[in-house]
Amino acid sequence: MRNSEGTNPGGHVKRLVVISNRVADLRKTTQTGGLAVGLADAVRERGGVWFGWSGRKLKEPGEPKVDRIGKVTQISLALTPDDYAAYYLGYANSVLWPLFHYRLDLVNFRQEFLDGYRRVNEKFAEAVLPFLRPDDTIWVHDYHLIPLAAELRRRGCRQRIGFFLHIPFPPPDLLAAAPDNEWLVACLFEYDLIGFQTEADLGNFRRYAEEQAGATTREDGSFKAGEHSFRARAFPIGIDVDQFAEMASRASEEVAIDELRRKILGRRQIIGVDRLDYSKGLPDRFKAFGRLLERHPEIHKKVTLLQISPSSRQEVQSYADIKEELARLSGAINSRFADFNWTPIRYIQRNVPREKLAALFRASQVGFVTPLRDGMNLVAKEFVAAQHMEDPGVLVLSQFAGAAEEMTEALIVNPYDIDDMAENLFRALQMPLKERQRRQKALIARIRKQDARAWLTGFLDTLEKVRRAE
Ligand code: GDG
Repeated sequence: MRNSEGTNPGGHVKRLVVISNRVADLRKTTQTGGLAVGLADAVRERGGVWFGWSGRKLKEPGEPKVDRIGKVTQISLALTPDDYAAYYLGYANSVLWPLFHYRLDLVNFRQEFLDGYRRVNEKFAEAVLPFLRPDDTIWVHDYHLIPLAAELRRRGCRQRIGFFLHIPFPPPDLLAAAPDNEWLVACLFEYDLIGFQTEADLGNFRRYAEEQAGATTREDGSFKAGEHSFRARAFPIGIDVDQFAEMASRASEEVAIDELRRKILGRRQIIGVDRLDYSKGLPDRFKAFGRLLERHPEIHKKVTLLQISPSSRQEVQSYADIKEELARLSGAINSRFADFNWTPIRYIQRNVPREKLAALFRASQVGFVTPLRDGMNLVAKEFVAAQHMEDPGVLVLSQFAGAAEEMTEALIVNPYDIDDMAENLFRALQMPLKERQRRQKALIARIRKQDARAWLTGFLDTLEKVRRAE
């Protein structure tokens, strides 16, 4: 038996080494981005080493920097501006991100991007190597670092290495459009365990492995491809539910006053919170809210949409485009419907501290989460965790968010169908208390069962059990 810290009875604690593109700042509460949030919750509690890019771009990156924060040793590395452009903006965010989110139209493939991606993965391997101990458990995260295990193995690493993909894994036909897809998937085969968010992602991977890479697979998730044997399974990521609920219940004065004002006016709030990203379905979300107002004049002045979307990856053109489109759309909807005492859409482009977000979720009656494609979507789970159990809000959730696989008591919508979204918003706003409570009860039980700790221990326990081909 092994407990959550990875201790063998009478044995020693196995050290966990997490490697991800960015090292999250565990001291900050404005952390945006699901990987940082999900992993920070898990690692802060368990402790270990966290290795990754510091976020700095330097001509001479120098030696990695070592910091100790609570139980975690953070080791961070700077990148050169060229590496940043080719690896981060280029291959990771202009090839893999759109490709894995089914957006072939936005893929911008260039050989120098791929070269930069390989180069930075080699640099990561070189830099982390001196810090590794023979009995460490290594856990690599996300699409930026797919080739890292191969680079570490080439340098003699015999440790168990696991990989978790935070974003979707596309169907084989789509993946085949990437010039280097065979190499990419072969890199995954170097891990001992590959974790996906959902059964659907795992199914896509299995089909690719069997059909394109000649792998044989077994029911228990073990795979054999050439001389490689490994396991692959779905481990849906979660949040620290109690911590988030607690944060939500400590409403800031500002949020409380705003809530009171709306109560007096009999006005309800729909909330959306997303990094500004084309995968999140924001333009169609705004249009659906506009459609709701168009179809139901009786709710004018009785509802607002609060959308919080801090910018991300602004140096990539498709991100600048979406920003412009949203400014235009919110402006058009507001100028069509607004009155001197009512602004239908409040669109905030700044980063809001996590405590305030939690309180805003609690003060809202509808959580509107409509990605066109999403690995999991933690915002859906945060909205549910933040609700009052006696008087909960309603989650409206895209069928294409990984979270929809588990959160079936949400109102599930098609994010490409504006009418469907508008009607479900209306239904959410009218939903009787009893039905809201029933749905909330089921949803909270589900996200509690599959929380941050269950995700972490589920993955690490499985990794420990994988039999390595020595
Ligand atoms: C990737 C996958 C997967 C957002 N705005 C603010 C803010 N946030 C926080 C949210 C949430 C996180 O960022 C976003 O997480 P998501 O899961 O919704 O989405 P991605 O960033 O795309 O994350 C995703 C995830 O990795 C984990 O595996 O679920 O599918 O794409 O926690 O609350 N936080 C603060 N201010 C903001 O303005 N403090």
